[in-house]
Formats: sequence, C-alpha cells, structure tokens
Amino acid sequence: MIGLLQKYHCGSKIVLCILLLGVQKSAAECPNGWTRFNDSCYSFGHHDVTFLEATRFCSHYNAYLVIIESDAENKFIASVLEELNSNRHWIGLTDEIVEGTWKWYSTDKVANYTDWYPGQPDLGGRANCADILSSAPYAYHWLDDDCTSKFRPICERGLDTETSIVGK
Ligand SMILES: [Ca+2]
Ligand SMILES: [Ca+2]
Repeated sequence: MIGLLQKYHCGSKIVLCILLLGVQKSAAECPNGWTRFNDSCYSFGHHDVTFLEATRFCSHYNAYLVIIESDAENKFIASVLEELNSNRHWIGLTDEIVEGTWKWYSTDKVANYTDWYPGQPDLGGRANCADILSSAPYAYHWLDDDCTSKFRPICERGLDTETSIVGK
C-alpha cells in the first residue's frame, strides 16, 4: 500500500489519496453487457457471420476477435459457451498468410498456446480460420474452417479505464 501511495504521489494528503485509489480501482471495469475475465472484457455475438465480418463486428466495439493465450482463458471461454448453450464461434486465429503458420489476426503474432481438437488443423489451404466447436466430440476444442463459413464472433477488449481520476 505504501508503495502504491508513493507511486501516486500521495504525500501528506493520505486520506484523500486512499479514497481516490478506491475510485480508480472501481473505475476499471467492462462496458455493459460484457463479461470480465482477468484484465479483459468479452462479448459473445448472437449472429453467424464470416471470419472477416467477425473481425469487423469486434472492431466496431473497439475490440478484436478473441486472442486466447492460456488454458485459463480457454476454459473461461468454454464455460461461457456452455452457459449460453452456444455451439460454434470464430476466434481471432488464421493461417491465411502462410499456410500452417497460425497467427492472431489483430497482433500478427504466432500463437504460442493452442487447443486444437486431436487431428486438427486438417484441411490445409481450404481452411485458414479457426473456430471453437462446443458440441461432442469436439467439446470446446478448436478446428480449422473455411473463412467464409458463418459462425458467431467472440470479441475481446481491455478494461474500460477512461473514468480514472488518479494519474492525470
Ligand atoms: Ca486474451
Ligand atoms: Ca490452412
């Protein structure tokens, strides 16, 4: 706590500063209708669209087609899809540029973490975009599909901190 106070130059106005730190903490949140997990907010689209349309849908909300970087994040996504009883969703992963090199669309970074269904990806140049399929036997693992197939988007964005008071 002392470290935090020094970081925000609290000086002698310590009580006020603690109050402001409280305000800042509560200000970091997700927009209405978005679900929080760690430092990201997620929205699960209700309409089936192509991969490209899905990326545009997310951009419209200052978000990107989801980047899944850990088993914990992947399990969180699966748990929401189970709750929504929703079957098939695009994630932001594509090998459209170099066949077999799967990159996150919005960052152009090669995926370190993946959760392909056994034997996937299996369609080579005919399938350059990745989706999560809830139903058995796939059970929330990933598949490669034709980018013009139509599935629901999962969008991700950072926490909304624009109302922050401290640190001006
Ligand atoms: Ca993420
Ligand atoms: Ca491919």
